[in-house]
Amino acid sequence: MLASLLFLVLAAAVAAAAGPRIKTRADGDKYLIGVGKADITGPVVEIGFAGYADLAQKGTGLRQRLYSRAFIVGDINNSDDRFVYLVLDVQSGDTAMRYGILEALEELGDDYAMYGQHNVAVTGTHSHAGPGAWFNYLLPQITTFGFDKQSYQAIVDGAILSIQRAQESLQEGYLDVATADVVNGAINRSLFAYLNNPEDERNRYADSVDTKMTVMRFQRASDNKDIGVLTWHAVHATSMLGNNTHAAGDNKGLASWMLERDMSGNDNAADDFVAAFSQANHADTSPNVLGAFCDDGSGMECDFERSTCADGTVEACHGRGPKFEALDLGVSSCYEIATRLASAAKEAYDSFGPSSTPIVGSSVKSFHFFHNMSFWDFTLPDGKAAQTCPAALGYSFAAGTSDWPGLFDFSQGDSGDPDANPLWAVVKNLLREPSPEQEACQGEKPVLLDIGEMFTPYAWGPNIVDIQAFRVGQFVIVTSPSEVGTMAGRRWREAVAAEAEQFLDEEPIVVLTSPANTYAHYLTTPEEYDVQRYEGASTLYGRHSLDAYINLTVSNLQYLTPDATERPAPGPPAPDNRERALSFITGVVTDGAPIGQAFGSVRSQPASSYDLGDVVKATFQGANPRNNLRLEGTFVAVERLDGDTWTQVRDDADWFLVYTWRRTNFVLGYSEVDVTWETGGNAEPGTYRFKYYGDAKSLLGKITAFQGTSKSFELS
Ligand SMILES: *[C@@H]1O[C@H](CO)[C@@H](O)[C@H](O)[C@H]1NC(C)=O
Ligand SMILES: *[C@@H]1O[C@H](CO)[C@@H](O)[C@H](O)[C@H]1NC(C)=O
Ligand SMILES: *[C@@H]1O[C@H](CO)[C@@H](O)[C@H](O)[C@H]1NC(C)=O
Ligand SMILES: *[C@@H]1O[C@H](CO)[C@@H](O)[C@H](O)[C@H]1NC(C)=O
Ligand SMILES: CC(=O)N[C@H]1CO[C@H](CO)[C@@H](O)[C@@H]1O
Repeated sequence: MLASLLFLVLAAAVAAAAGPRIKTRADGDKYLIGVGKADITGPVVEIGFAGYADLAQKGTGLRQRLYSRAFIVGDINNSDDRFVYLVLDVQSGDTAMRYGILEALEELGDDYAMYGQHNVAVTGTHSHAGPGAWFNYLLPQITTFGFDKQSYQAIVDGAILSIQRAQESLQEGYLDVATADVVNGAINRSLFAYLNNPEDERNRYADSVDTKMTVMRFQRASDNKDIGVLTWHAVHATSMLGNNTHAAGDNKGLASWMLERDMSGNDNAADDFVAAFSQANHADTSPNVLGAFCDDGSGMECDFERSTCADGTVEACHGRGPKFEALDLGVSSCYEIATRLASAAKEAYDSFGPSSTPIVGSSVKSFHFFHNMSFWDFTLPDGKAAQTCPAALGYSFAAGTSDWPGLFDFSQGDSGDPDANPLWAVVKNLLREPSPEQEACQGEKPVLLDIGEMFTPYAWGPNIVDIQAFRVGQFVIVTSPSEVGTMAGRRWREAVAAEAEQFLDEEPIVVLTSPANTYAHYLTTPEEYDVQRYEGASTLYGRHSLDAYINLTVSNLQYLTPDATERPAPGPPAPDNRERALSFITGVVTDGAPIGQAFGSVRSQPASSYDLGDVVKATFQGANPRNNLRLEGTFVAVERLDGDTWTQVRDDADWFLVYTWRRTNFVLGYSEVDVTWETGGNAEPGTYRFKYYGDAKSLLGKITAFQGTSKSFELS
């Protein structure tokens, strides 16, 4: 103890003498740590977005590229004891992509042989602003017309590249944890249900959402530089509205970009610092913190119990973000919420050293198994018998939420007009009535979609869920396939902490993330389930879903004990629908350009000068971006003139540089691309020009790259 104190004092003295202040090191035990980041931006046009399940929300461009951020933690003495934690800028982790990632890891050979089912967590930030069509099960495929290989593969390839980068950066280092409150970062969007939880339980908490952000720092031992932070905080990534059609990582992806930019040039941080904003128990939270109002001219708040407006439906009820007046598809509100998230993370980061909790304890452990929730009998903590049910969605599911109303009335059987939705036309006659056992099991929930009893042409929803937890030192990570509500998350974390306390010397720190590994809709407390708002109606496995998840994690926590060497039985594997999934998504037929207009030629030049703060725009003769996703590259760029050379200073990673694609002649395959630069964001005075990078497909299928360059313009 004295020796380590002396060391700290000496280290601080040396650091002070060396100039830039090097923070106190985390002072915990040493682990192997690695971080990596890679591009997962799939097809950003002509593909339905994932999240809002709104048929009309089809991509028309890109605001900010999507990323996979990978964090590896390992035991320095045992290369088998490691885990990989992935944070993807997507709606959720999912079975299809997880199988793809695990297969690709296996193909990477011996260096990656320690990774598998038990220690790879595929988590999503729950962004509602990116391409879909990668889901494993049928129901969430319906609004995107099925499964799209390209969309799926972009996520798998980028996830793997991020893991490889993390693996290549593996080195000895330290971990420590700090927390900060996110001020006005979320509200409870289902307070009516939350209030059905017991009063004495509610009284234990200051708010109806968890405002705390938990931040883990990764610090390499070689020079005490920080290589990344991994954060957990609960807020729906639904700042971008359901009528936004530009792909982006929503508030969490944007917060990552903000913090990573903020860290570049920070003396304490490595050059390739990775910051991830992992999701937590966010299911009943909303970033639309001003509340939900009726956009029907009345200006009234939506009904507290049912979220309806004067016409009795939820269609006009919309949550208001902090900048809702901007009417810009949520862009300004998203920026504001992301700023709140990033500044909380920064506040925690600035407290690292003296007031953070070092991670100590000699091992890294993990477990995973599949579990069949269909009619599973188990015992509640009070000794009573309970059962989970095959997956089913209740009537309130169809209504959607105040973050975006549900537009498809499944009860009328017109979930997507069959003329407009070929997939729905094929599968709608396959809907079945719930079995009597199912109805009895689901209790308070009137079943609308009996997805856990529908297997034609393949499973509509998951009955098999991933049960998984990781531990490093006293830090425990629980992953949930279902989006976990505020109170449900509190109960789950508390139960895990109570069990972990039995075998840990230090007080356990438990975080929970969702939706991970597969998408199993929602998870409420039994009391909230009884209310059957959207979240309760989407709690798939019945009233006892939460207790089942808690039972399954807690009763397998022995696999995380310091001397654990066994793993649980793998359980029945989740069905793999990648090869049998239906798809009515048509590929690119061909690209054309009018006579005299080459691909990449400028249709509309920027003006010659602008004031800082203006929106600068140019239009190019375009081609379909689905011909080449340009992963790790860019569709558009801003170049600055320095002397007589042009340097690229902005690309697709930048929030303020927007790429828009539009078809102008369907038959001949003409299209145009707008490059829009919002210079009020982070631009500086100078001489600039735009570049556009495209790829055109000929009638014979040959794809040829081209580029376009605008005239230069002054920004002052
Ligand atoms: C997007 O939806 C919001 C909420 O309904 C609405 O206020 C806004 O006008 C819509 N924007 C566009 C461009 O349709
Ligand atoms: C690794 O092994 C060394 C030497 O046996 C031991 O001192 C150290 O505590 C171990 N560290 C961990 C994290 O297990
Ligand atoms: C899951 O459990 C149900 C009910 O016991 C059973 O009918 C079904 O075959 C099981 N599914 C798998 C994949 O084991
Ligand atoms: C979980 O349920 C099983 C089966 O009924 C029971 O034996 C066990 O005690 C329960 N575990 C916990 C942690 O509640
Ligand atoms: C019961 C409760 O915690 N209600 C809170 C719900 O959210 C609003 C907006 O943040 C708060 O004002 C309430 O106190």
